[in-house]
Amino acid sequence: MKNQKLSFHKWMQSIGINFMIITILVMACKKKEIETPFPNNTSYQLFTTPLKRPATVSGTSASFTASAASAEVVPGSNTSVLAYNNSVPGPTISINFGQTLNINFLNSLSEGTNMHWHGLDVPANQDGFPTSIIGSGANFNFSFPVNNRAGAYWYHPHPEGATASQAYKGMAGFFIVRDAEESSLNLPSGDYEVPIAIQDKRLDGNNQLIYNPTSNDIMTGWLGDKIVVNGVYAPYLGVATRFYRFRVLNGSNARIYNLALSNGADFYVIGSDGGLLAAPVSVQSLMLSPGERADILINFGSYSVGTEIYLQSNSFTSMSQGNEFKIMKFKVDKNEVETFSLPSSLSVINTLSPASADTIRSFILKADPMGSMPGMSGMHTINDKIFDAARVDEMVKAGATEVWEIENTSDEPHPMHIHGVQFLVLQRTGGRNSLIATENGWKDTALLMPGEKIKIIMKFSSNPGKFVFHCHNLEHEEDGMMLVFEIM
Ligand SMILES: [Cu+2]
Repeated sequence: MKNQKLSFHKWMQSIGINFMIITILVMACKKKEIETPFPNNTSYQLFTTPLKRPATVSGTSASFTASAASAEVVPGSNTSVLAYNNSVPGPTISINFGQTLNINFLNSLSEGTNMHWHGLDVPANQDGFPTSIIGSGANFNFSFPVNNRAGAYWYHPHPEGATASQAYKGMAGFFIVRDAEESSLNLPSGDYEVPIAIQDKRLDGNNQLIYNPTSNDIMTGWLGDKIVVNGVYAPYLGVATRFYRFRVLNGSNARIYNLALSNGADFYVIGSDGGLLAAPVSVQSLMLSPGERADILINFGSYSVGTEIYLQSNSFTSMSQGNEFKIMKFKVDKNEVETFSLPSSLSVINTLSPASADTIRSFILKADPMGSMPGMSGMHTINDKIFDAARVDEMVKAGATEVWEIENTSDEPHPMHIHGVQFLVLQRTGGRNSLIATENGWKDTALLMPGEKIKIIMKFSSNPGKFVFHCHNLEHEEDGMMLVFEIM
């Protein structure tokens, strides 16, 4: 903490701004984080709006239209958003392993966009490479086989320069893959399986989204003071006295959640970005950074009707975030007989041996505030480079097994995401010095807090072409913290 403050101070001195002014600014920023109660409408009661479930698209073909739309982020008022099929979050795609998905996509936005299938192994021309743009008014037919095991994946835009703003304004949705192994576990389903996308927003006095990051916002990433779940600010879910399965997505641009229940109760982590863990892990809190998913079970079976429990984010140490705040409320409202029993084993994780790796690569993450001037990119780098779509930074042999070592030498957290592959985290040194529950399974995004180094292993797809890997703090990504690898 002391070092972080020192380097921040040094930075500010170096650009010649008085330290006291900066201290005041930093304090103002801290104070602004997570305002409650809702400031613009004193009659608005938090946690009184029912949780919304996005519509589900089942089957193997669908039409998606991206367009400007309006959403009730705050009940009773219309917020201008960008949406898929006028829905925030976008429709949940639910599909079986091995099926081929066809999406007829129309871009009715006034700007270019594309779609990235986060966590899925898809051909390069389907993956939403940042410069492969579907222009305003244009169509594109996505078609790819679903080769990933059962899990909660997701989709969002990935155009260079507009990923952060489009995702923030509402363009994101779940992509749920099912398979026979998972079905055999009889996990809570239907009403008892609830996808929840957690995001943070800044709203103006008319409940319109604000998105105008300053260079300080680019350092920290864009942080909102209103936590929305499935597109709605401060909702609640009525629950019965039994187990529920929550497919949790951190769809925020920059905010990390340290998920916990307000009564301190344990919950079970059963899956991660790339599907089920080998066995449930009981935890009292779980860090979830932008882009990551957690499959969790909460047992409401021992509570009496009328009990209220919050899903909250516990405090953690970080320079620009980490306050404790509430996310949503669970209201136990009916007694039901439990039909589910927690299995002791869930799946088999076929590990990869580092000895079998074809290549070992090293990456150093840096955040140098002197690296850019306002309006330019380049504060955030990987191996001292910023994104260049025309440059191939790493060449990967099709089907190769590789070990990547990634080290965060900056003062800020970086959730690192690799396209088109699922990896296993072998080790974390520095900082937290250990793996967390979700890292017992397949990952496509892993958090590096300041000073941390992770070692990951993965077997790349045989789909040839150019893909990206990047920080999923979307302001960092837009700032250039993204490189290109080519599978050949
Ligand atoms: Cu980052």
